[in-house]
Formats: sequence, C-alpha cells, structure tokens
Amino acid sequence: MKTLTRERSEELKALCHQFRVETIELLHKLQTGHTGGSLSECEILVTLYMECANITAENQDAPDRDRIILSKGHGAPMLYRCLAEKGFFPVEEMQTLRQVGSRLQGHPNMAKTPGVELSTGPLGMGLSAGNGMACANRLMGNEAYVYVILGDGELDEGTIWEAAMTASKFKNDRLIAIVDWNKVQLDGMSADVMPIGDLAGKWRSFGWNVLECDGHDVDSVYSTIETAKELLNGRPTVILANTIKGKGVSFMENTNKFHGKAITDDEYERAMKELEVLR
Ligand SMILES: Cc1ncc(C[n+]2csc(CCOP(=O)(O)OP(=O)(O)O)c2C)c(N)n1
Ligand SMILES: [Mg+2]
Repeated sequence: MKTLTRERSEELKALCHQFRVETIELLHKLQTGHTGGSLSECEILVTLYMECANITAENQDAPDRDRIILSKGHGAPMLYRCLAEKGFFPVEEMQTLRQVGSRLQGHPNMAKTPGVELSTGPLGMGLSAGNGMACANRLMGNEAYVYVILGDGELDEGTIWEAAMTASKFKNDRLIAIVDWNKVQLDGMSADVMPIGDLAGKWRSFGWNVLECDGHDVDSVYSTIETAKELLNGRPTVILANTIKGKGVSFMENTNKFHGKAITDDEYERAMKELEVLR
C-alpha cells in the first residue's frame, strides 16, 4: 500500500486547514455559497489535486492528462481554491466568486474557468461524462485516469446508475468515482430523503470495485486512491469516502443547515475561534 511521507501528510493537512479557513472567510464575506459540501470534500479534492492526479496548469490541454470532475458542482468554492493553488488562475481571483462577470461562478463552468473539466451543477451528470472521457481515453490509447466526485444525495439521481452500468459494461477501469459520503443532503439526512440501502453492495452489483476510506484523513484518502489506481482489473472503482458535512466547525457538522445559507457574523466569529484563527 502506498503511503504519504510524514512530512507531505503534514503539509496536506495544513493546506486543508488553510483552505477551510479561507472558504469560510470568503463565503461569509460574500454572504452566499455552499459551505457544508465544500468543507466535506476538502481532503478529497486537496489529496487528488496536490498528490494523486496528473493535472497541472501546464498540461491542461494535453489529451493524456488526468481529469477531475466535480459532479456535485455546488462544491465549487473548494474546487476553485485547489485550482488556484495549482496555478490555473491567481488566488486573488477567489474574491470574485459568484459575481457577475467573474470566471468563478457559483457552479463550475468549463467554458469560463481554467482547469474545470465539466460544467456541473445539475446533479447526476458527472459520471456519464466521466465515463465517456474514460472510453475516449481507451480508444486513443491514453493511460489517464478520470476521477468523478459525487455527493451522496446526488446518488438519488437515476442517471448515476445508468452511468454505473455503462462504465462496467465498457470495462473502464481507469474511471474512479469518489463518493463524498457525508450522509446529508440539501434538505435533510440522505437516509430520510431517499434510503439507499447497502451502498457498497449496490455499487458491487453494478460491476464496480468498492473501496472505503476516511474522507477527512489525507493518509487514508491518498492510500485508497493509489490502491484504486493500481486495481486495473477491468472494473471501474468507487471509493466511498466517509465524510462529515460541514467538517471542521462543530455547529456546521452533520447538518443540512449550512448547505447553502449565508454565514452570519456571529457564526463566522465562532467558526474562526474553533479553527483557532481568532482567540
Ligand atoms: C438535478 C438537481 N436536482 C436538485 C438540485 C439541487 N441541489 C443542489 S445540492 C443538493 C443536495 C446534494 O446533496 P449531496 O449530493 O449529498 O451533496 P453534499 O452533501 O456533498 O453537499 C440538491 C438537491 C440540483 N443541483 N440538481
Ligand atoms: Mg451529502
């Protein structure tokens, strides 16, 4: 099993903490944006972009680059922060988030934003597109990986399961789906909105390899993604990443309340204290 060095692991953890703080600061300042899902996907995106995927601002047009699709497009703030870190655009541009004329819209737009592989926002689209990209890569002889980040609420969309069937039919074993499995969605707990049952068993029955990890532990996320990359057994792989919606700020955790609501001044101060920015 591949592991991060202690030093790199600490660097990634520090980056995650920094991105959490910056995301909350920005969304508070703007009084708009999706906080809960951004905090939830943080370690997944940071580990993927900074460590596992072959994606750089320099290779962004190379046909054999890896691709990351944020299918749960409302998690755009954390995606943009990672893209800025990779040099796709200046980090100062984050301040234009969700403003008219900005390249950084509320949901990712592949026509506007460097590094965005697919426009998303309507849930349920990313796996089908990722599947097509994986098929195209195989036809062209590219040994590139396609990563698709899905929300657990997003799995209620029927299109996900059509794509799941199709990916296994086409034996796309360089297609890796990662479920941000925080068990919460927009208007409640996922189990209440639409009980999905045995999630691992469902994916397995659709012909996928299933791995599980702690989605807030960069070491666990890294090792599991690297394991998924090496499976190459004719099946696509899904990683069920156990996460917490709103991770990092106690009163934002495990609730749908901070799915997309403006952060008040009081909430902001309490959050910054918890994150040890304010004392
Ligand atoms: C097709 C579609 N239906 C409804 C919505 C509205 N919507 C935006 S986010 C969301 C909940 C998503 O929950 P989940 O996938 O679990 O995301 P996370 O918990 O990571 O924020 C919904 C219903 C949408 N964007 N697209
Ligand atoms: Mg969710």
